[in-house]
Amino acid sequence: MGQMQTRLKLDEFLRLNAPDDLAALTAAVARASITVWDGIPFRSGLLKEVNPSGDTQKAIDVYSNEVYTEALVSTGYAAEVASEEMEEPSKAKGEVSVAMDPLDGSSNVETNNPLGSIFGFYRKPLPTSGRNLAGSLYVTYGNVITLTLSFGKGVHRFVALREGASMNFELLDVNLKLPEAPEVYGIGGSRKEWIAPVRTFVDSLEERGMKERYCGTFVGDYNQVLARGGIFSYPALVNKPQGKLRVLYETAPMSFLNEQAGGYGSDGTMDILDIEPKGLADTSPAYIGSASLVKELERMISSAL
Ligand code: FDP
Repeated sequence: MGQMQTRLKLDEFLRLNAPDDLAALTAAVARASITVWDGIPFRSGLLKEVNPSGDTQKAIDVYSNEVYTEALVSTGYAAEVASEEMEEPSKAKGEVSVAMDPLDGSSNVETNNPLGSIFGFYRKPLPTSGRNLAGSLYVTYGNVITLTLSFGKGVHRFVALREGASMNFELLDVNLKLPEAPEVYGIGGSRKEWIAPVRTFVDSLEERGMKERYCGTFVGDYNQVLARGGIFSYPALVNKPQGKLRVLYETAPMSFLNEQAGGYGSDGTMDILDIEPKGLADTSPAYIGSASLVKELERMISSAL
């Protein structure tokens, strides 16, 4: 019988590799993610007749927003917590500005496709550019719960494992990098709405033997790009030139992490990290993944302008 391997626990990793504030905020997200995940069957309307706490059922996105906001604020390190679920950020007394998408892909609940959560830790008040990110992370609630993070020194992944009555995150992968040869792509919106260069580019991906893999949750779709290499996009649409995804909450944090994995994220003309959003909910087209593919598409978009 092989010996049981001891894996590094998230708390220990954070103690060794993160400044105190980001360590505390990340640990709070990790704990809260288990609460959110536990709540999905009850809060999402899947079990219509069940109401475990006896209180009024809240939509799962409102619930996850509350759980994460409370967890982040209670660390004492958050200056503000902003998300699309709140008109105004929740203000607090710390120094890190947190922008989050507390439940990404909530329209996937009924179909049991993956869901996710995204967090960006900014060193300046919001709204601000992705260049002021000190770290970011995303949670996947799929077959397993994972937490993938970067504090600017590589990308590392943890998995939630049961230990008695609780779940704890333990190290799964260090220094994740996008594979050299890209395999998959996933593009949001519908083909007829995509701007012309995106359509031409996607046709060429098929010709190169890449496979379409699209689950409809940004986190899930990006997560497979990180594992297999390729490109995720919610592109500029003919009637929606600014796309759908929010810069502060979604694309800048993921782009920060993707860059740490050796990739590149563009809005079609520039690095997503250089966008200076004017409002909290500003959107931009997003092309994120393997650097060579994203740069190629960026050139095609620029020459079509
Ligand atoms: P959702 O509206 O379900 O929250 O963030 C928005 C998002 O999901 C992304 O997770 C996803 O990539 C995109 O919308 C999917 O949009 P389409 O259905 O238009 O492809």
